[in-house]
Amino acid sequence: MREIVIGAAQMGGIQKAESREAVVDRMLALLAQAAEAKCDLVVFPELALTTFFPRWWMEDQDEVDTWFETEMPGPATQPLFDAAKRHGIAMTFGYAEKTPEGRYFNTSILTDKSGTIVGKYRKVHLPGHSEYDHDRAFQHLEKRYFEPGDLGFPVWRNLDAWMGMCICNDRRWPEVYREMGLQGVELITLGYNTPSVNSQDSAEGLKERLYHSELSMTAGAYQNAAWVVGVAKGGDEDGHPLMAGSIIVDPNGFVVARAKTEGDELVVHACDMDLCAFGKRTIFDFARHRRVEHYGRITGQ
Ligand code: CDT
Repeated sequence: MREIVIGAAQMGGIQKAESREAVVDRMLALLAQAAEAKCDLVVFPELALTTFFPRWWMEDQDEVDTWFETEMPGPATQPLFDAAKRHGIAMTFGYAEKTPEGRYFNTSILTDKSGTIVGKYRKVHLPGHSEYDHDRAFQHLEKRYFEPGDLGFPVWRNLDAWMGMCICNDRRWPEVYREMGLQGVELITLGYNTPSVNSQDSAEGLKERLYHSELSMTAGAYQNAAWVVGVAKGGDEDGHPLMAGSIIVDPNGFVVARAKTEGDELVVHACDMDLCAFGKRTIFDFARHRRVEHYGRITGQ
């Protein structure tokens, strides 16, 4: 048995005016709870340090830059790394990254139990649009503020397991899971900020949106015999509701733990990485059963 006690650290809304320091304090409280619960790994949401700023139209690049981190850890996030190391807890969280070359990514990092960054992922599937859209109830400007990730979908050996990451909209694309599945991934972590309403279809309800989120993650888990931990930023952000629905999914596609609230909440489950082995050596033994000669449209070959 290779058990990793995972804490899915859902976060409630972060207001535009909330400082990084105030948000990090909330994350520290969740880490302390995780230490009490003997967690080995804590998973925080996408863009965990700030409000979901891509909903706001900005023309001034200096203003845009205020939402980005130029170093990780930086002064505001160092306490998080110090606490994780003190507790001996690995963690992953999302943030907006500005590189020294002036490139902008929607990024997540993964640490080991000593607080050392062992993995970095940059979001590949950026939803939304890049110009102001008058036809939407609210904006979703990820294509304006970020460029698509340039690191692909790597996996890392961490806590004696193969781990990979993706971010929010990525979870809806089967290729994302399969890219990691082909590398033997056993645990996929992801954070998300999903509005509770569809900006282009007011008839689509919360129930349907939660269902599609869960459907994507449970299918990805089952079809790749891997654990999937999806963690939301939920609740209200300056009048804009985000759906919650954080879940931990086992390698058979069953939800084994889920958030009960839309706020800061730690969802804990002991995840046995050895549960991935059966699916990987039987129905989803990719080397034996895939028929890549028929997948040309997908691979572009
Ligand atoms: N953050 C993020 O990727 N959210 C998207 C919303 C899509 S609506 C433009 C998601 O897929 O949940």
